Amino acid sequence: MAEDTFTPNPFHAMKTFDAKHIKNIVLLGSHGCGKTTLAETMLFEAGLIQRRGRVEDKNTVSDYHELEHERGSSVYSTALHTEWRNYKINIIDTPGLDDLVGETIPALRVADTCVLLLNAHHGVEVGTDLVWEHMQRYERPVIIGVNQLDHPNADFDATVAQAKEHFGSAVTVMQYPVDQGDGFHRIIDLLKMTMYVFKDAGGKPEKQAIPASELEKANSLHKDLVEKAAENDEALMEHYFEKGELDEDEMRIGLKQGMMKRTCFPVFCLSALRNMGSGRLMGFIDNVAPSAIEMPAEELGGGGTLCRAMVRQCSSPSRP
Ligand SMILES: Nc1nc2c(ncn2[C@@H]2O[C@H](COP(=O)(O)OP(=O)(O)OP(=O)(O)O)[C@@H](O)[C@H]2O)c(=O)[nH]1
Ligand SMILES: [Mg+2]
Repeated sequence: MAEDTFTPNPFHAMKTFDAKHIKNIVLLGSHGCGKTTLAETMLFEAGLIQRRGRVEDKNTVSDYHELEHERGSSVYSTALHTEWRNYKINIIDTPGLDDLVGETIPALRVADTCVLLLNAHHGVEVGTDLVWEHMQRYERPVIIGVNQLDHPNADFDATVAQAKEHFGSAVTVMQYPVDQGDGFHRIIDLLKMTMYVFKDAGGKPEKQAIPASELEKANSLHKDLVEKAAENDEALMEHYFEKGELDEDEMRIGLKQGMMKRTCFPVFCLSALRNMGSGRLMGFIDNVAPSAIEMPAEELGGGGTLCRAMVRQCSSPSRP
């Protein structure tokens, strides 16, 4: 081929990932809870885009359609991808408006894990319940993200209490905010027993020891989390009874099993707008959320089964 006619194929430079290192998630939740903003933040944090767009500025990667610009909200499900550490995370950003809930169904079909976002100042909304009904049909693992913790009326505890009321005892606190509202910048992580402290612009937090004033609460919630991880596996439960504790890796094993059995819906803290919390969420998706090959085979309508990894390959190509 003559040099001047050569057009490099960008796909040649693409990294390849084995199925274990590909995670397929779908962002779900009520209208305006922050799904598109979170998707944009995840792409930015991973370095796929150099500047974060805003829904209001009509320049997010996900809400690219003219109709979405006109309406100022998502109208279609959009497939995106990002990379975090050695994993590829395929993301489907769905619209939250009640009359567009049909858009979530094909997304639920191909995703392996649902990330259900709750708005920390509205709690569980009618739109959340509507999407939850659809999620029930597909029985996927669920991660809950409590977003907008920077909002003046944010109330994490009330939001989690409502989530437990609506979705049951599987709702499990993995993180809690030390401060919320305008001053939100510290999150205590109960798996790592670390406090993440964010600067004004968000991004990568500093890790600090849990302050003495929070230790009693953090220890008690950590114990609940360990018990939740242990209850899914006899060997882990025995180990827990012997040692009175599980290490981080053991907890990850138990939490993964809990997610797959849907006895555990881990809850994360987020401010998508201020870029706080998305890195830790992506790390958890990498290390704990199941990949397509770990998920049970799909039952087919006419009988037989289909491997989940094959369902994934049939999904639409990622943007950007
Ligand atoms: N304060 C605050 N505002 C946020 C946050 N995340 C999103 N928003 C704002 O909430 C509004 C809706 O955000 P979107 O990202 O479009 O929400 P969505 O869930 O994608 O909405 P639909 O596509 O309509 O379902 C926008 O004005 C965002 O700037 C957050 O963490 N904190
Ligand atoms: Mg949206």
